[in-house]
Amino acid sequence: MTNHWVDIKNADLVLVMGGNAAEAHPCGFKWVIEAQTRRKAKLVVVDPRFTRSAAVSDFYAPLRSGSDIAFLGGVINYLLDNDKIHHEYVRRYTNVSYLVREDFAFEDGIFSGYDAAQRKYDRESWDYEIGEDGFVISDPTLTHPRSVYRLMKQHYARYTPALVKDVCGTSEEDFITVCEAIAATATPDKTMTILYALGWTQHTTGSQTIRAMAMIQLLLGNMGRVGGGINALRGHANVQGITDMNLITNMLPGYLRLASDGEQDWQAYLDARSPKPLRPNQMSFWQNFPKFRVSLAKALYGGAATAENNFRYDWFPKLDKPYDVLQMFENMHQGKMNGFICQGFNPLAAVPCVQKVGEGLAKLKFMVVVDPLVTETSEFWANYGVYNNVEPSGIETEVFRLPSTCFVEENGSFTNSSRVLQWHWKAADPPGEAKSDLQIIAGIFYRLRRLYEQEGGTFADPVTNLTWDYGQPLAPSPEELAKEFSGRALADLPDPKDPTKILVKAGDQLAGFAQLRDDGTTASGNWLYCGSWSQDGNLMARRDTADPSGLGFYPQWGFAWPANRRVLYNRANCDTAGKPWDATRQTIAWNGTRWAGNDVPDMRPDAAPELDVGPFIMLPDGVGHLFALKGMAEGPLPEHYEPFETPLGINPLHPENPLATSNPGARLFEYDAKQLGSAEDFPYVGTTYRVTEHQHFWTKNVRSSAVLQPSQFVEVDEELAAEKGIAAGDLVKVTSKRGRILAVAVVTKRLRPLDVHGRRVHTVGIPIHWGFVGVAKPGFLANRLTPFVGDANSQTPEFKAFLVNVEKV
Ligand SMILES: Nc1nc2c(c(=O)[nH]1)N[C@H]1C(S)=C(S)[C@@H](COP(=O)(O)OP(=O)(O)OC[C@H]3O[C@@H](n4cnc5c(=O)[nH]c(N)nc54)[C@H](O)[C@@H]3O)O[C@H]1N2
Ligand SMILES: Nc1nc2c(c(=O)[nH]1)N[C@H]1C(S)=C(S)[C@@H](COP(=O)(O)OP(=O)(O)OC[C@H]3O[C@@H](n4cnc5c(=O)[nH]c(N)nc54)[C@H](O)[C@@H]3O)O[C@H]1N2
Ligand SMILES: [Mo]
Repeated sequence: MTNHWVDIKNADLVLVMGGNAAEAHPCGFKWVIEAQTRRKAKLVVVDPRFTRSAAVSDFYAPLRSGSDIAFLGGVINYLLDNDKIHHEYVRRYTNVSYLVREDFAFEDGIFSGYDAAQRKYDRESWDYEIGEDGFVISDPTLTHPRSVYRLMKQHYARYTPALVKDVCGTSEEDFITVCEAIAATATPDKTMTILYALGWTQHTTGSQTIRAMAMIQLLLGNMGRVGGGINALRGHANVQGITDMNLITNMLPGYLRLASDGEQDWQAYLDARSPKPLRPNQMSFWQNFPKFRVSLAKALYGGAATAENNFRYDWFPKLDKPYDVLQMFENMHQGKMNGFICQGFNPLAAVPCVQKVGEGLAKLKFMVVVDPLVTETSEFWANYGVYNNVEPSGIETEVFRLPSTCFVEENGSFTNSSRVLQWHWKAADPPGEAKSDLQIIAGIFYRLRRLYEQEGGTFADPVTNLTWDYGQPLAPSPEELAKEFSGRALADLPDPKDPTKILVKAGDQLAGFAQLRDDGTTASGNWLYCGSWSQDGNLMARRDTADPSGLGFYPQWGFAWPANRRVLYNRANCDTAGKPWDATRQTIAWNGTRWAGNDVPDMRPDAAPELDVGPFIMLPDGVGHLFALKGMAEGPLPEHYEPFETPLGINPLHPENPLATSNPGARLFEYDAKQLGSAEDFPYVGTTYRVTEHQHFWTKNVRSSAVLQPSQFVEVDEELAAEKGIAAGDLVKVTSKRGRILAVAVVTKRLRPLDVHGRRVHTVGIPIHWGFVGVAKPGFLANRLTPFVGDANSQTPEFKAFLVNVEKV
């Protein structure tokens, strides 16, 4: 979230699109109700299903799953056509007037630089025109044909209400009603918040859908504003924390991008990640990259990392390609992996295409499952007739189960969607032989290191030299780790303004990331968390309910990254002179000498408005990107592409160009390309989701949850049910090209058929929570049905739109 949970109460319009917050985030949803009741805010829900969120909305519009870019592209077109944009904001705080390179092009669904054989773009031309002074060239008149404004306007002129109806199946009347509600927040005194989750991310076009909404929020002047922003409602209680720690292969903690194979030179690696400002006076925040990166190396390798050895750059992995979850299971399926440590993860249930995952697990020599529970994954070897090429008796994978504690049985921190770190305290002793995840990881590391020390091995240095100075090496405490991530001074740190003074004494905890140095005198495991455990102690444990502004910032509750800031980009809540757009909802303001107010400024505190430092300081040009430059895999302007399994067979925007049917930048493995079905055999859109009564695949172990939602059901609309002779309660078989499940039919008005591009499209709704372990009725994993293909940028699987058939059994 750029904003935070409580801030939802400050919105004039709450748009829930690409998520079902009432069902999946019922506690946080109270802030939507606050906004509705106290502020008379409106709630608009756009979802293929009439959900529990829709049930309390002021307006609901349906759309076909996987068509949101067409819808949002239509909104952009509407805002531009009807001049519903926040003019000063857009001119000064976005790249609307910048010129794009001459060789940039877009033709029949494909941007310049496409290599069809590799399914990849060379993004070179997706860039600005740069002047001789090294700064970007702009045209404040917005008339230049290559200004971002003209390119954007031309791109979205195609997205008319008629096109939205044709692609999304939403009536023009409903679409215009949503547009009008959104457009009403273009004035400086109104803001809209958008709450989304998997309905947007779990598509091969997920990242671009979110970008399209970011463009809308910029056009409306809603970024950096109280009651505004782009708000991803995260999943597990601590999934924001896991993202910040970057337990993925292409990032280091704090979103520090890892080196690629070609980047063997330390200085060149640093330079590539600390871009120079593209406008006069601009600060480009990532120029601090070396401070964060060196401090991380010091946290990991202490005295062994010095300036002379480039802080052991050679010990850090370099990537030949990203190893996301899909790539990992592809490798496993190809038999390229021997072992797999599976901690707090139930991939057989959670990853698409159970058959492929099961066949992959069967090719391992060993698997270690670290979990408090028995899971489908730990029992995969039973093969309940799913992996066609594998006989249970032929599976030789040795499975070790290490029972772990659950978060309530240990101290630690949670980072919620608001970026707020909150400390939690152990509530119960773990049962039986369970050990904490920390003890298990430490135990594995400690023994591995001993083996390396005793026997040597390939590239042992990064393991044998890792700093491990915890009180009990086999059981580091959560407190020790939290302090290490926050960071400390390794030498006396002189005050940069007055070198005769010492700012921080050697050994002291740092107050925040501004104190980090690139010379090896500071250590911090994650710059974003720097200051969360300062000399004042554990700020994550703060529980002060003071809220001086009345806007719900609660500055002394926990610790929000970065720097305890509650609203990101908050400089943009003021006009160019530094005066808040809306005095009743103010984050910070220019007081004549400094930026100050209710929140921690997202700006150099003494940067006077006259300097015209852009509010988006994480970007080298300091402005919000309507044109995304090279950041996105499939193009700098979001374009509608069909799901990889499309009910239409073509992209209505580019019917003649098969390259542009589905996302041309998405990766598709050879094996899975053969596992895609077509509408002739599988005529209905399948979509998977959650219900409030279960948490994924674990609460089926809990009797009360199992009683509330005992077994797999699927939802079908009344028209389809009549056509297929399906009555409520009937057992039905749902099949996709990859597999089948049996389920109880729920016949409902909440799903309705939509007329899309000359076809009647029915959606079959498939909740995901059941499997073959636990106390709920044994059944089939929903992911027997889903395709193994992901978003071009995040590789999030396309769980929300695929093709199925449904028949009465
Ligand atoms: N009770 C409970 N709460 C949970 C969880 C749980 O398992 N149980 N899981 C947690 C986790 S890890 C996560 S990630 C979150 C997920 O939170 P959500 O994303 O809110 O959950 P889902 O139910 O997967 O899907 C949300 C909605 O997206 C809609 N949708 C599907 N396709 C599209 C589309 O193309 N466009 C639009 N606009 N909408 C679409 C679906 O109809 C569904 O209503 O929930 C968290 N909260
Ligand atoms: N078709 C379809 N598939 C989906 C989704 C969908 O919408 N549709 N949603 C996807 C999403 S968003 C998510 S997040 C995934 C979820 O997928 P997973 O994260 O794999 O599923 P969970 O069941 O939430 O959790 C995995 C395991 O963590 C264990 N666990 C709980 N606490 C601890 C702990 O403290 N330590 C350890 N070691 N283990 C612990 C639980 O017992 C559980 O077995 O599923 C994904 N799969
Ligand atoms: Mo999730």
